[in-house]
Amino acid sequence: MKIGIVCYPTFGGSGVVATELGIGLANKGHEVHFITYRRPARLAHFHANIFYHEVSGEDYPLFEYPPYDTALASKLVEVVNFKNLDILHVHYAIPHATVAYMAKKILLRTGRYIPVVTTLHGTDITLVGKNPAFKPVVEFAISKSDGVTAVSNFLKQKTLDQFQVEDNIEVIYNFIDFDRFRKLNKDHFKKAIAPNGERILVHVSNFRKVKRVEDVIEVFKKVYEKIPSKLLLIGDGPERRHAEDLCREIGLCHEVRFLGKQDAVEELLAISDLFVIPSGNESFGLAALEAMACEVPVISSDAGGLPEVNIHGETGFISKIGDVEGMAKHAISILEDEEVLKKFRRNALKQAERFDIKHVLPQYEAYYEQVIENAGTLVI
Ligand code: GMT
Repeated sequence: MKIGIVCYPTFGGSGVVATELGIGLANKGHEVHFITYRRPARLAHFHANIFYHEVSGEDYPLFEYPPYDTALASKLVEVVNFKNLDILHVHYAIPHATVAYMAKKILLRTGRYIPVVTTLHGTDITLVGKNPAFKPVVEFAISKSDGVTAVSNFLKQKTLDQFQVEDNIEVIYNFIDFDRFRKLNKDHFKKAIAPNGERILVHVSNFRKVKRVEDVIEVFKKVYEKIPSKLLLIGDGPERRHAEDLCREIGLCHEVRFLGKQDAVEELLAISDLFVIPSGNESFGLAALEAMACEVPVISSDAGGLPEVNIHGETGFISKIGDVEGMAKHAISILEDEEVLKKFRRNALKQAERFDIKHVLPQYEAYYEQVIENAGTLVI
């Protein structure tokens, strides 16, 4: 198949999933065209089946906001026509589903029907999408997609509850590539970060409010009072400043390392003992799955789709959003006993294997085929 992928090229979850999916499809012989404003962060190497089309709009003094949507729609029309694509797969509804609809209508004028699959990732539904500033357009664009997938049952249900759309959303979970995410031997890193054998807690996110990074620090503080430990904070975003201030306030700066954005997250997960993800909102929690693939148990909140990934009492523990006391208690119960930690590590890996890219890729391929077969039956 010739597949066009539209996504945010950043380190965010939707961009990561879109890029890894594209690479996986290319490895299976499909021709994949990424269409976005920057080379996706995880698209680091040359691949014979992968093409990248950069969207660059015209800047003009009249524009306070350069019209990216228009530039993207024009690019989609161009790439679909000249590369003869079979399908467009857009990740994160805003604005990609709307723009794909526009491109589809434009292409129809010349009798070309391009089927569009929209993958809903999270805040495009739970936060931004339901905002009245976007809702009517998001609802319309979802209902005009030829196929819609959601990354968890939770997100599917949320979409059906919040929007008037048909109940034909396919759940296809986030996935993991074990060629990359597995427990590597990085003992020299461990020695550098925890020279006295301290436990290592880790958190990876885009440091947005929804991630509740301050809860991570509060949990760490309580663990640290009982067990010698270190905290690694990976990623960057608007809440980082606040998080650093909090560490200073509680006098734990020397035990917390802010590592910023990291390309090789798996190398840091390899030396970690516990992953903390206390989000207030999380449709799936890809970062938790990546940790589990590296045999790191998870302390999470019960937000959104997290309980579909992290199994309470098996791969880690789940507490109510904001229950830092409970999270710390659970964390200590895993970290204080080597045998318990080993058991949770094994379980985490076993659960992560359910989400192996090898099982999930064929689900996307089958879904594309189904959508292409039904193309043109939707009234647009
Ligand atoms: O919404 C975000 O925080 C970023 C978002 C994205 O689209 O980049 O992440 C979402 O998509 C990921 C991949 O499907 C999911 O694993 C994350 O759980 C989800 N984030 C939220 O729902 C907050």
